[in-house]
Amino acid sequence: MGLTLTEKILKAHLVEGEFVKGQEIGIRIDQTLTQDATGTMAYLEFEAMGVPRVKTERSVAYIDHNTLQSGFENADDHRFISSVAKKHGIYFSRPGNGICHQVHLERFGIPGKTLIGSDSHTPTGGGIGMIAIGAGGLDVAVAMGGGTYYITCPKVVKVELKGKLSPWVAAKDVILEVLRILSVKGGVGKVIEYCGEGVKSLSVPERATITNMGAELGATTSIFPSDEITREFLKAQKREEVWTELSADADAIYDEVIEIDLSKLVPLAACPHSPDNIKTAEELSGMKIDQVCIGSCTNSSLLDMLKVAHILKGKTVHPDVSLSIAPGSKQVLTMLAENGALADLIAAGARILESACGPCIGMGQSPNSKGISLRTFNRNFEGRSGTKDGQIYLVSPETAAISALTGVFTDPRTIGDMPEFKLPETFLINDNMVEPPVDEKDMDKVEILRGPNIKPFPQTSPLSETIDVPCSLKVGDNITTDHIMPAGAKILPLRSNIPAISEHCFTVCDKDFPKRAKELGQSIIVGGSNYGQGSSREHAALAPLYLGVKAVLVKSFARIHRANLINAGILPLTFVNENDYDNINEGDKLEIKNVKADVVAGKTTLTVVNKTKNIEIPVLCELTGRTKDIILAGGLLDYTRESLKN
Ligand code: MIC
Ligand code: SF4
Repeated sequence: MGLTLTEKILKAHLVEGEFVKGQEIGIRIDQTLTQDATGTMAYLEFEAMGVPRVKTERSVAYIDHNTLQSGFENADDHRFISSVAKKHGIYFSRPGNGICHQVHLERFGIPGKTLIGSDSHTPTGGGIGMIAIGAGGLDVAVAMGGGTYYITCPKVVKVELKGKLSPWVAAKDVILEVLRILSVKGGVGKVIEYCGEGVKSLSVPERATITNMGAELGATTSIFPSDEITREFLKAQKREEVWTELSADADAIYDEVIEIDLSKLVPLAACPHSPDNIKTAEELSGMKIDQVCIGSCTNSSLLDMLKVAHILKGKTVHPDVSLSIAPGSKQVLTMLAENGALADLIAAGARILESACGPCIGMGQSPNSKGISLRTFNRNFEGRSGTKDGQIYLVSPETAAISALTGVFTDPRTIGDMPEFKLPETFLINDNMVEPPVDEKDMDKVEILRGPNIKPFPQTSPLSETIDVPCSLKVGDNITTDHIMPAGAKILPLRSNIPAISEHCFTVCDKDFPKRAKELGQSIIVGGSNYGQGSSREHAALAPLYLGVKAVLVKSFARIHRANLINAGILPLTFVNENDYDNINEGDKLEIKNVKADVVAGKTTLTVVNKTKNIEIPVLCELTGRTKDIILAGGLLDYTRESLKN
């Protein structure tokens, strides 16, 4: 029986477990990446493990998120990360060098390798045939130390692409179509593998747009084959030697098959406030808009920017619209400068931002009140832009650029003839903003630079005999990590300071939550389905840990967040009967008797007694041998420390 590409790469990296779908497997990790918003915590954890040098083939620390330096905090964190990287064998991509996923694809990614990153959009690497997975910082720290990374052995979905995109229809429209079909929870437990004739018509940056935003499906990752087009891209990056041809066997068996005829696709948009709330550009056309933001790890490649420059050339941005553009990397920005396209962008009135995440994570450019903002990004969760009532639409660069000129939502097919946009035969290579680490023999000479904003990891404790605590918060379906632990320019600088950042935990849903949770001392959070979707930020688990949350009981979890809860020693529970969600209210007193003994005994169904309502609620506590031991120890750090002792 033939193998899928996913199975081929995962099997080649399998170090623990049996390759049975739905069961936990351990894989060897070849490469890691971190960014600055999750990186400080990840490197504090790495230091706590006491491993002197990273054991991966390549680990890179990027600075791209916290780039507004409106106080000392971000600059201090950057210096900390830079010094840790230098000492422990990690390459350091300096601020200004670009967005982690864009730069990693350009300069470091290798087909067939495994990559984990402390950022949920790490699957961008799937655009060149990597198994690239987003993870919590602690999992990345363990992988840097040579430890195994654990995932649920995924199902594999085949997306068979046919035909070729019509003029002005973009790769972004392909992933928006997949989101329309599968929804933001349709990818949980699955890898999305792209195959078929249509693959050949997509360049690497286009493939990377699709795998990047596959994160919004909740998927483990997404992957394209590594073919001639991949080889051309790597050759143009002067890295042809790392190329290998990779594809699924012709007779590979998939768990699900979706067919998409590229020639039938039309420009699409994800409407507020969810990436799967899809409408066609035609349906939305004519709607007045206030802002356009072009960039982010989804759509900031040279190809995207050249299309935008072509549309804007010789024109002026509509007087009622603010247009910002952040090219994805120093390579992209320099090439735009050299070929004159940057001048076209500036002349049209675009506000050029540095090569970083910027507005995508609320680092500036928040829209006006109730402002309608078209963005080429991947997430439009409520409040993420920094304006609570901002209305964010996710679109292709083509739709964004033409709408910036007209001042209303515009279908890009109205532009007229589309020229052929080609990638250059060689990209401009200059890695001078990537600092290599010092040699191992010199590592003791490197001083770690710690600013006053860096506070230690929160206190953990082993699982208690019984959990007897109230419900401090009840939330609904599709709660994102942006609800649990908001980001933005004001809160992101506190990422290294859990006590301070905890003051903002869940304040999007309930501004009194942090105070209430602290007063209660210990508590349980209750939620709906797909709880914790979105980012990989472990702060969405560490802040609740700091606020005394012992367990989270929901209808279902998003993958990375569930792993982060376990790593933080918080018990993840799901309702056996979803209707029991209605049997708990905020403030109810809940008890899970003998929880420790039951977890030790491997019981997977526990009973939560709602003492206020006098009801017994069966809940699932699905822990494997390893995750069980982590929960018992009080989290992954304690577990790792104990395992190192033995
Ligand atoms: C995001 O897009 O939400 C982020 C900011 O890149 C996060 C990481 C973080 O919260 O630091 C992600 O996607 O994992
Ligand atoms: Fe940065 Fe936005 Fe990409 Fe997250 S999604 S890595 S914030 S550009």
